[in-house]
Amino acid sequence: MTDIRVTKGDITQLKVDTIVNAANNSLLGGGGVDGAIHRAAGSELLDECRTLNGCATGDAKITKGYRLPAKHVIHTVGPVWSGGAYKERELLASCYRRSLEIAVEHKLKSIAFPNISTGVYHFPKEEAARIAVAEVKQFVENSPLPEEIIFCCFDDENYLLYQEALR
Ligand code: AR6
Repeated sequence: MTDIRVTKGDITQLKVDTIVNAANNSLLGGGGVDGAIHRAAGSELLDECRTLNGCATGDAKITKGYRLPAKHVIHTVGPVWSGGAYKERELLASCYRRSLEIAVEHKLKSIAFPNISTGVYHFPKEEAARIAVAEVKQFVENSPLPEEIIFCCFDDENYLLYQEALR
């Protein structure tokens, strides 16, 4: 059975098969967790990202991890919260599902997610946590991989919300 857990801290420090990046459509870097991942991975990550031709919102693409302790990075693009009438919930769920699908295609055993869209994209945190946990739980019902799924929370509020959502 898949181990699903919550940790608090910096996702760039995690030694897992893949971390997930909350990127933007260009995949060419930005602030927040995206900036932290590119800084820690080094410039070769940006070089590989330039070959990917961007990524649609709700979809994901994989690269190597370069100088990160993680072997790979799955770059996904969350929705910008615009009030909830623009398929934001479906698109956020799709980010988690597509990231997991790509992890399974590459036979990756451990994956760590940040709290996609809850920073500068302003998705309401409590609902984002519920969507993330529901999507991941549904996925693992039908898949033996990944064996370990970590929700890596950076702020106290998300950390508490995920503990609540996973209870
Ligand atoms: N480790 C784990 N989580 C982090 C880290 C870190 N090192 N740093 C920040 N977070 P955000 P978004 C958390 O804004 O809302 C970028 O510019 C943060 O506390 O990084 O999906 C991209 O290029 C928050 O809970 O991503 C896009 O343009 C969560 O990561 C845009 O931001 C997501 O916050 C994407 O916005």
